[in-house]
Amino acid sequence: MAKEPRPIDELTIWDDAKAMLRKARAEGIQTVHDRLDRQTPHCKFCELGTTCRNCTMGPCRVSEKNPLGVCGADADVIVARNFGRFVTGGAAGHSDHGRDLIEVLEAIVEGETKDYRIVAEDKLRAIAGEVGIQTEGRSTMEVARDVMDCFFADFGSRKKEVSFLARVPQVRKDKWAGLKMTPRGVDREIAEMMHRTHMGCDNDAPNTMIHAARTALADGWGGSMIGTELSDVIFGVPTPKMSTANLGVIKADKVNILVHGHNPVVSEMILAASREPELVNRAKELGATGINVAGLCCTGNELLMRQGIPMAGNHLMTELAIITGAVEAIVVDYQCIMPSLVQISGCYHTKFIDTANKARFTGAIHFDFQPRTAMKQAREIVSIAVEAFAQRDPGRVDIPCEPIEIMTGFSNEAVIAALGGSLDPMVQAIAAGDIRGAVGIVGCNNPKIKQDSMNVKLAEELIKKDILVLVTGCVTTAAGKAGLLVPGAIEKAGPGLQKVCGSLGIPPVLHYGSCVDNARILQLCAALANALKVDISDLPVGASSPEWYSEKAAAIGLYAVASGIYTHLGHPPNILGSKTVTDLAVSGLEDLVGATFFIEPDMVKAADMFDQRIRTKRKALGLSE
Ligand code: CUV
Ligand code: SF4
Repeated sequence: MAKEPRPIDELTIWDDAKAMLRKARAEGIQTVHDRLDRQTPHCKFCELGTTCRNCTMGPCRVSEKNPLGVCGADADVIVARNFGRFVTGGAAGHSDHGRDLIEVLEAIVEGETKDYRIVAEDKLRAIAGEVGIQTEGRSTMEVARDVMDCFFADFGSRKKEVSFLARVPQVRKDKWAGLKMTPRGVDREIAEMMHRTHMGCDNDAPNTMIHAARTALADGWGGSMIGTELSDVIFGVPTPKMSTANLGVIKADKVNILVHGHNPVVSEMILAASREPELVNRAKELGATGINVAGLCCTGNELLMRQGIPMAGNHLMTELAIITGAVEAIVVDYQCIMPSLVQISGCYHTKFIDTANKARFTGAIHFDFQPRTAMKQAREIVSIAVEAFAQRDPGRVDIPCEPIEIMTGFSNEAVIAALGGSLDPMVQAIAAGDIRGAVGIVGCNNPKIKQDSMNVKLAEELIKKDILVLVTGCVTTAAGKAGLLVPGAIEKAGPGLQKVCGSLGIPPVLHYGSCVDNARILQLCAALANALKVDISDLPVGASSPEWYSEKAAAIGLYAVASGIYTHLGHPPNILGSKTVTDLAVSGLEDLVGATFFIEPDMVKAADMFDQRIRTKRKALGLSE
C-alpha cells in the first residue's frame, strides 16, 4: 500500500535540496527518498545481520526461537561473517581504485601515455625513500618503475606487510603482529576473508572480526594510501585554495558537466578537455558562455582539492543536481553512483556517460576509458556534453541558489608548509591546549537521516570545544554549505582554535580530500604519534562517520579503530543480532587495539563523548585537559 511521502522539510537541512525535491514532486520524478519510503520497514533479520545466504542448504534466518542455521551456525558466526564480507566490499572498492592509479603510473613508465605524467617528482622520491627504494643518482622514471613494482606487490601474497606500514609507530605494529592483524597483502586479505566466510571455515566470531580489521588495515595503509599518494604524484599535491559549493555552482548560461564517482583518472582529463579552445568555441556557437565542470561526491573532492573546481553536492544531491534541468552531462567512473541517475537523466536532456568497464550502467553512453587514449576520449565526452546544450529546455531550468565560498586543499604537505616546515607548531598548539584534539568527520549521506543534519551539527559542536575538525568525502560539501570551510568560521570556534586558525588564516574545519584521502589523516596521526614517541591510541584524536551508508565507510571506520582511533558512528552497522560481535565493536576492541566504536545518534552527546575521550588522552600525556 502506498504511504504518504515524508514532508520535504524532514528530508534535508538545505534550501537548494528542498527546492529540487519540490521540483521533482511537481514533475513526477522519483528520488531516493521516495524509494526508501517504499522499502520501509526493512527486513528485521537483515537489519540485525542474522540472515545467511552463504550456501544452498540455506538461506537461513536465526533468532531466539530458532537459533541455528542448517549447518549449525549461530547468530555470532553469521553476524561476524556478514560484517566481515561487508567491510571487505569496502576495502576492495578503495583498493581497486588504488590499483587503477598504479596502472596509470605503469602506462607512464612504459611510455604508453602522454596524457598523464609525473607532476610531483619530489613526492614520488619522498614516497620511494619511505618504502626503501634507492633514489639517489637515479632518474625519475627509474624510481617510478620501482615504486610501481613495490605497490603492485603490496596487492600480492609475498610480503610480510604492506609497504606503508613503514609509517606506523613500532608499538602499533607490534600490537598488530601479536593479534595476527598485520595486513600482508591487499588482495590476500580480501581473498582470505571470502575464504574464511565460506561455509565451514572461520566459525569463531572474534577471530573473523580480527581478520575483518586486518582487511580494513590493508585498505587504509595499503590500497587507499597508495591511491592517495599516487594521485598526488600524477595530478599534483593539493595546496590551499578557494572554491565554491552547492547547486548554485551549476550555471544557467554554461554547458554544465558534472563529474561523479571517485577516481581522478577520468575527471582530471574531462576537466582538461573542457578547457580546450575548440570545445569552448563550439559551446559558444551553441549559445553558451563556456563550459563548466563541477564535482559530485569523491571525484569532485579530488578535483576540488587539486584544481579548485566547484562542488555541486554530496551523495544525496546527485539526483537533485540533474533536476536543475541545466546539466548537459554527468560523467561517472565508479562507486556511490545511484543507478537512478540514468533514469533521472532520461527525464531531461542530460547525457549519462559511464567510463569504467567495472561500473557499467544499462542505458548509459559507455566509454572504455584507458590511459593510452584518455585525452582523445575525454574530448569526445566533452563534445557530447556540448552538443547536448542545444537540447536543453530553458523552461525547465531552475538553479535554486547562489554558491557559497569554501577553502580547500589541505594535504599534509600543505599543512606542514603552512606551519613553517614541520609539525612542531601543531604539536606545541596541542600541548598548549589551543588545539585540544582533532576529529576526522568523514563519509556519506543516508536517506534514513535528515541530510547533513548530523554532519554539520557534529562539526559545529566540536570546534566550539577547541577540537580541530578534518573533513573528507561527503562531509566536505556539508561543512562547506554550512559556512564552516572558510577562515571566518573561527567565529563559531572556541578561543584556542580562534587563536591558532586565526593566526594561520585557515578555517577551523579543514578539507582533507576524498574518502581514500582518509589515508592522509592516518598518516598525520602516525606522524604525530612518532613525533611524541607514543602510540596512535595515545593521541587526543577521534573519527566519526555520522551519516554513513556504504561498505567503504565501514572499512574506514574499522581501519580507524584498528589503528587506535576512537570512532563514532551515527547509526550501527547490521551487527546487533550478535551480542558477541556488538560487544567487541563497542567495548572489547579497546583492550585489543586501544580504541572502539561508539554509536550515538545525538550529535551533542557524541561531541561530549569525544570531549571526554580527549580529556582522558590529554591527561595521560601529561597535558592540561
Ligand atoms: Ni567516497 S562513500 S557517499 S562518495 S562519502 Fe560520499 Fe565519498 Fe560515502 Fe560515497
Ligand atoms: Fe545456512 Fe549455514 Fe548455509 Fe549460512 S552457511 S546459509 S547458516 S546452512
